[in-house]
Amino acid sequence: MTRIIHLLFCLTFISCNTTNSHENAPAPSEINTTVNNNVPQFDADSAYAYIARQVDFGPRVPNTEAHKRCGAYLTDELKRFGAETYVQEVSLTAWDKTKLQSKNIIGAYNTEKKERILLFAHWDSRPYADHDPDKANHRTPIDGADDGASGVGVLLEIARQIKTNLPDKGIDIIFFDAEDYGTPEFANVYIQDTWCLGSQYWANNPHVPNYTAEFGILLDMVGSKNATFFREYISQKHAAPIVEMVWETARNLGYGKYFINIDGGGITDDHLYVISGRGIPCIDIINTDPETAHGFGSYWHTVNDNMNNIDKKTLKAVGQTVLEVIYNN
Ligand code: AHN
Ligand code: ZN
Repeated sequence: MTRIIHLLFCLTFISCNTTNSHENAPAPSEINTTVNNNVPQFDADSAYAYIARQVDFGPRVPNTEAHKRCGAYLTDELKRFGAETYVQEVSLTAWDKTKLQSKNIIGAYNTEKKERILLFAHWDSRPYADHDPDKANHRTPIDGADDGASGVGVLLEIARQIKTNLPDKGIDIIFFDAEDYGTPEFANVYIQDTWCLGSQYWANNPHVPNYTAEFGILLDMVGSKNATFFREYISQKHAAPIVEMVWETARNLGYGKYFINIDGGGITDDHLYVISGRGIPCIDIINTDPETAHGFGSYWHTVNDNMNNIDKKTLKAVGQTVLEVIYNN
């Protein structure tokens, strides 16, 4: 399965290199400004601070003190921003049989509304820098400034905005745990479904019985400098109109340099389990790089996934686009 997805991923990128998406992006002066003035302004400084705060705890690897403290911090922040919070505590079994004391952290707004939008990201960070060029680092836990903290930071800033300006629809924010404890390269084995353990659990045990939403948006690695978000294959397959709407919104806001209007490969990520387990059409906004062998940024699963790689301009592009979507839908 991974092989197929990975192959598809590479092929898609190779075949896509012939067109330059940047030509499709409108110049800021050409943007059709039928803007809805009720959309709050996303504060990238604030999102950046939430990312730095998570990273300051140390790597958020399940069963560590940093993970425990950060989990408490995230729950408190959602409460502070007026969300009704739920914490699912569960022991999940990793690829190597390690029992991971895990927490899915959920914040809900407008809980009485039937029409809901689900926003999610993973909050744990990977225990292994197994793609680091230096083999000595392969068992070193990563900061996960982009891979983990960035999506959560953007969603915390969105929660802060929602507190003072409630949108019409119901909004659920989920911080999934144990996404990034998947089988390391050095294990040299393939075991199915070892990634995304928190979302797999939630998909079978939602915080609200029969939970559903109109659509879901996953933010994964949304903070790195010059990030590029292609139309991810699984998102496209199960939620094409949502992909179209989000990418068009980004383009209209002048963020076409980040939201590339080209099909990308498929990625095994939390959205896959929310789609298959709950039947909610979901998309994944995830930074990929057609130039690298694995398809992700060169910092991916290395010790360089730290704050030096985080760029407020990228956070703004993603955060403002998502705000626009939730206030104009
Ligand atoms: C795999 O590597 C199979 N999926 C990538 C999902 C992921 C890992 N996102 C962040 N870290
Ligand atoms: Zn990762």
